[in-house]
Amino acid sequence: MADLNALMEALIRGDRNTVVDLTKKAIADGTPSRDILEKGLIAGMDIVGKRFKANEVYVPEVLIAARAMKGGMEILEPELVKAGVEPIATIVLGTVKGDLHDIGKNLVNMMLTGGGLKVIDVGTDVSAEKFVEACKDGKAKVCAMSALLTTTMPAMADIIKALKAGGVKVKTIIGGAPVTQSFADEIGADGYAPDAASAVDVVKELVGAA
Ligand code: B1M
Repeated sequence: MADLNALMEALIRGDRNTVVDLTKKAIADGTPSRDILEKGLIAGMDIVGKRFKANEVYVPEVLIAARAMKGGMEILEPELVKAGVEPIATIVLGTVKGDLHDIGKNLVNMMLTGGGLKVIDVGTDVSAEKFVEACKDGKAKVCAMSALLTTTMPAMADIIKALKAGGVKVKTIIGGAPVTQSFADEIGADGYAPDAASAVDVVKELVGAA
């Protein structure tokens, strides 16, 4: 039987090669792909997220763990498809119009992916129209927006208005250094998260998977 605890520990250390090897071994041992995902990879990323929230680890450690997660996922993905394991939900994520900062957004992407969610990353400097377009096919359950400039925060309100005007039924979450819970309340966002790890908890709550 595969040692999923060892897989989890390797992911926390950001040891990509071991994560890849142990993922391959677990598949070869016949361990269900859902268990490899949930008890190995996601469990590891969850701990990294908690440590990041508690300031016990920092951005570089998260990036290295996310790289290890990606290595494991590349091996595991075909098995998940074969087993019919679906992501918890699909999230559209982008940095709002006028804003080119993407380091935080990319971290949010990694943590959401590490949390078992599928992320459609629409990039930076994304207009309200593009957010609406990406969300309107009904696959996305959440529209997630990042802004790093006080001058681009109002674009989040425009996106929420455009989603409503277009009759697009998605939950919204906002974040980024200048963004606050009170701003989220003011513009009618469904959720706010101060950091990438909290974004996973908030998104899971929004889609009813917490
Ligand atoms: Co810019 N920049 N920048 N910048 N930049 C800031 C944000 C600034 C605070 C620097 C300063 O003046 N002290 C300032 C904003 C001031 C303000 O508006 N109050 C600023 C400025 C003014 C500018 C320019 C206007 C500078 C100029 O050209 N005059 C310009 C704007 C360009 C544009 O966007 N149109 C500009 C440009 C740039 C670079 C291109 C050089 C570069 C960006 C590179 C890139 O992203 N690819 C850059 C950088 C790197 C920064 C700083 C130094 C670092 C930002 C960062 O990546 N932090 C920043 C100063 C600082 O923060 N010390 C600064 C690390 C990242 C992990 O944190 O993005 O906050 P953060 O993400 C966190 C949380 O906020 C949260 O999770 C992440 C991890 O926990 N989070 C979410 C983020 N998005 C979320 C979404 C969620 C939930 C949580 O839900 C959806």
